[in-house]
Amino acid sequence: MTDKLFTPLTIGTMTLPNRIVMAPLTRNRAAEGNVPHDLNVQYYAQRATAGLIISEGTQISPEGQGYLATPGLHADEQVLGWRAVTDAVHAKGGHIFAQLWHVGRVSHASLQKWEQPPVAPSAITARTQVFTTKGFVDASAPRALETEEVARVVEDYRKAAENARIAGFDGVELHAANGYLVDQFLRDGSNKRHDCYGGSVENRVRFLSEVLAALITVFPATRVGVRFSPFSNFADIDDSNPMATFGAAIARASEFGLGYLHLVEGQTGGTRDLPAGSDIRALRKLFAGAYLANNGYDRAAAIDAVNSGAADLIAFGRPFIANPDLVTRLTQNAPLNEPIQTTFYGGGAEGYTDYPTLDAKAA
Ligand code: 8OZ
Repeated sequence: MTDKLFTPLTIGTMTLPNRIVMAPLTRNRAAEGNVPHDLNVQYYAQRATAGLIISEGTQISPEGQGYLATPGLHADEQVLGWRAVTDAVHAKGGHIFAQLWHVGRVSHASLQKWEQPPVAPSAITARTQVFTTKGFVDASAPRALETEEVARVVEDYRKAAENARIAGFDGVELHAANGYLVDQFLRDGSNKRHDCYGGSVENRVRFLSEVLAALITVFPATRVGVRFSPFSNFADIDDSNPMATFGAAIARASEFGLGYLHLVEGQTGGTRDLPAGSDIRALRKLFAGAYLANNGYDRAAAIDAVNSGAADLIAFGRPFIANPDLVTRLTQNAPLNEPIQTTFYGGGAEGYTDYPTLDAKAA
């Protein structure tokens, strides 16, 4: 029997050739102006045999940036840069979604226009570090968004989706994970608002809901995915009842008829251990579309998860950094290159586009 991981999956009008997804991966290698350039084109094109590529987190606005040299989708040059990426991926038969990212409070004034404080649901500083021209520094104290201002941020998401469409992306993934803006609204540890965006779970889900409603005015709902990390504390995020919060968020996402739900199962980039009382399967059941599972999967676990129906798609992060031909290697059960941590963030071709394929190794 062919393992289902290696078989096609149709979502709406899009047929992915396999269920092996390239996870969104921050690499901090955009050119001046946070513009994707030739090096990035080469990197994504090398990985085009993935069933689906999800781009690295891409800021929707200058305000949405939290780290140096991450690409944007708010300026014309960025759209042009991304067009070269999507063209190269499509020329090789691949599919690529843009991950729409606003970091909220996980930023630094030096990355903001006129050195303004970053924005957040509430003025609570994240005890985490961000990467600036001065290296890693503590995140700045944010200011709370005014109620009337939230619509402007939602509109920034819509415009970025519009730019993603112009740039030739097949769809978009809303980054609602890892302690960034949408996650900050969802969780009661970072959202202490007294208006219609804070307090009850229903109110905390409102921002997510408004953003998703905006995205599906640009792309068909099946071309929109959403990523959550319900049990992760990455970037100092916390919630008193993640099952209730994310149960509501996922049920709402499902009502929009989105193409897929993407969950980080456990700690972002870390352990798959879950706190007591947490239940990924119960959350997955609240969503009608496809389920994309992430975090620490190896070949055997991925094959099992898809064969058993626990997941429809598996997102691989580190393995895709080190193996441009990951799909071939997993299909053939060939050995994998090991990722080199020191070249994950920033730099040039080294540790980015120079990992060998099986063919290159054999030659
Ligand atoms: C690692 C370093 C910087 C950003 C995420 C976008 O966690 C990120 C990220 C990861 O989603």
